[in-house]
Amino acid sequence: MPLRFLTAGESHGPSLTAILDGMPAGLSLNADIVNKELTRRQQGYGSGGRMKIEKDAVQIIGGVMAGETTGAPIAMLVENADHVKWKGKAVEPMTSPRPGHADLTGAVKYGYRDLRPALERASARETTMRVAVGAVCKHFLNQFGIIIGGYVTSIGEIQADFSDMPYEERFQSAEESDVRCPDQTSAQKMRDEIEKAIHGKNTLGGILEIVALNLPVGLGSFAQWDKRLEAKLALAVMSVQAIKGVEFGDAFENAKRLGTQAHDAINLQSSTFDLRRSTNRAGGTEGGISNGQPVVIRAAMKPIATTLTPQQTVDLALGENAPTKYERSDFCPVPRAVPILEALAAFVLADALLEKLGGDSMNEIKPRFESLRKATLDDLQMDNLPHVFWE
Ligand code: EPS
Repeated sequence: MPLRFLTAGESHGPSLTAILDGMPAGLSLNADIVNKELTRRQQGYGSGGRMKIEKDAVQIIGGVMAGETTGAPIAMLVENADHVKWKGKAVEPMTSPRPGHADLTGAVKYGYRDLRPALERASARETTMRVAVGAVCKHFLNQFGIIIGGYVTSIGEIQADFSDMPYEERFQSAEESDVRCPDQTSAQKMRDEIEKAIHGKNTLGGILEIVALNLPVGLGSFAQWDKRLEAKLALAVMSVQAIKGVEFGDAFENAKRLGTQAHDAINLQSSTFDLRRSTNRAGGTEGGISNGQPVVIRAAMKPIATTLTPQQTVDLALGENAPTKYERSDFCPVPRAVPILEALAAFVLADALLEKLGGDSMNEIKPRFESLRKATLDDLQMDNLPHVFWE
């Protein structure tokens, strides 16, 4: 893995930090490139009051000199504006774990005397730094024409249909929608559904789709289980708070189809000798390797666990059944999860591209990208002879 990153920081602590290691030298980078993605993460109908308090802005404190990466670890910091309300104050005990949150598992695992340390680190506030890391990775991928975008396909029971819309149009229309749904009629229904949940003192989940365009053939490998591209992407997507399911392409629909209807026929484009597909049921990978088609990832987000309507739990300090207590939270973070999942996908794909190409600087890497093998008859050159594979 040429690229790696770590994040640190609590939701209401002084700041959040990330270190991204392995980015090559010579990539132009500034705070605006990162802040654009941080702002996207803060927008979306169904957010709670915290997003009105925070104005996430990154400080790049390592790895960039004179506006370019140096090849050294890139260190980034975002301050928590909400921290001033917590600093130096005794905080009410929190002893009633929310079902579905990290409160109980965290407290049992780490032996906390109050539930707060669990929720402080488990909080989706941490995704700020993953989006910062992803912004750098996206910017790196853009240098090779690789684009990553996303949108919401359903919220609660409301399912949008925009299957005829090209991907780049979906990305653009989603950005114009506060629920990040490319179809405006469905977007209005989603907004109504979220409003109903807010009035009903409840929360809503949904499904979102992340798509990577213009990827070369050959990222990832079947040679080892942990090199498979969709396995790495699944890990990254499943690592995001409240994501409980993932599929690639038509995975779950394909499970109902016959073999002859589940795959993507290969056709020869006779003028260019290109090998083409007219469908993408596989979602852009075959044998754990990118096949040049869009990589299509679908993720299911559960309704978040902090509900205004109390849920049954146990007060661990009193040792008796009790209702959950409500503190400020999102009602439907699904629209805000789009840039978060894009960021994680960008990290995995940037890592896979660097693994494929090697190199320490953009000047070294760019010509290597141009010389990548393509899915054409010219590049493949089968010798059409019998071989003895084992003596
Ligand atoms: C979160 C609870 C809320 C969300 C938070 C995730 O925070 P607070 O308790 O401060 O209102 O706003 O998300 C963010 C702060 C963010 O930046 O996305 C949780 O419990 O996971």
